[in-house]
Amino acid sequence: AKEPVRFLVTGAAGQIGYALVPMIARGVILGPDQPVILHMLDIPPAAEALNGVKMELVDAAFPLLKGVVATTDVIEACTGVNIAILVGGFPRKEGMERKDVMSKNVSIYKSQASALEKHAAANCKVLVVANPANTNALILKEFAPSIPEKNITCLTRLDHNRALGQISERLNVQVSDVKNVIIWGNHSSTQYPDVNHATVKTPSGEKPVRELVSDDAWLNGEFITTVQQRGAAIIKARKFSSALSAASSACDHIRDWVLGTTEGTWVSMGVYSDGSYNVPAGLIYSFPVTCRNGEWKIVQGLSIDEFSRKKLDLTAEELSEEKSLAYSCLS
Ligand code: NAX
Repeated sequence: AKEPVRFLVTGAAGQIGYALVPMIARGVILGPDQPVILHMLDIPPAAEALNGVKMELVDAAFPLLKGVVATTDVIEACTGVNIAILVGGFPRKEGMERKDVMSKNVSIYKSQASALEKHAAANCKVLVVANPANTNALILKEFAPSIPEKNITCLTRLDHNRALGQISERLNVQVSDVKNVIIWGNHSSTQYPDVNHATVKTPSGEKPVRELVSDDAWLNGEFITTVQQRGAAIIKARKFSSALSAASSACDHIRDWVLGTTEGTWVSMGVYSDGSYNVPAGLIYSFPVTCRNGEWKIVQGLSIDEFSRKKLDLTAEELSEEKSLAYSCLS
């Protein structure tokens, strides 16, 4: 029998946590023959709710679930974990300044960075979901210098999946036949959903999305804004922010990272920039990546037209500003 893999989910008493933990316990990420142990962290005001989630995990009698740690102690939560999905954070409330929200999250991510660095399993993989996701991941990287930068990522797979979904709806094709969209940059409304290299599987072979959707005005306009604004549209409709789609996309992110992407297919991940595509090095920026043997690699050599270049730069500028804001919170 395989040794259990330990998953940490922070903010586990929240909305995304409630959708995510049963997916993990069912083996959605690593498959039906991989036992798991769940570590769930939340803050003291949510301790009772967190315990309720633990009770439900027991009640669901998941065969793969070999243990549950539900705690408000960050060290206990981080000890021995192989995969950390960081969903907990401080939300922006009405009337709050950006700097105040940033400052709260900087202090949360700083303390979780040192707990993970000291107590997680060697080679622990980290996925930051909580907003501002890219910058929270950057802070984590800065304050966990012994965790290799290749092990620290943030979630833009939800945006990637949203882009696949929009193309599939527009062309009335299966979403599984659409691939190789790209989300560039920040998980925010400046992100750039790029279809220039995306294709659709058709009975007569793979065809570029640009050829099948001949409406350039839609691809360069409404498609982009729909993906960028989808989070707000969900809030408007549901009165709560996206949760099941965020949880499912987090599972996709980890599964592809650990088990690898399919030949000929890439996905979007927020990763530490090495300067590829002239994106400033030292930002956590979403790129197209392929994964193999548990490591991601930025897809190289894609052509970037002038329209795209501006959008790649714009979202990089926003991330540089967020980075400065985060650093100003440290002093
Ligand atoms: P909720 O407010 O429902 O849950 C957040 C949970 O985190 C709460 O239970 C809270 O008590 C807990 N928490 C707060 N501080 C903590 C700390 N220091 N340690 C541990 N837990 C802590 O929010 P939810 O809807 O679940 O969203 C969670 C985060 O995901 C938010 O930051 C949200 O903005 C972000 N999102 C990111 C997405 C992405 O694609 N990257 C998409 C979905 C989502 O909007």
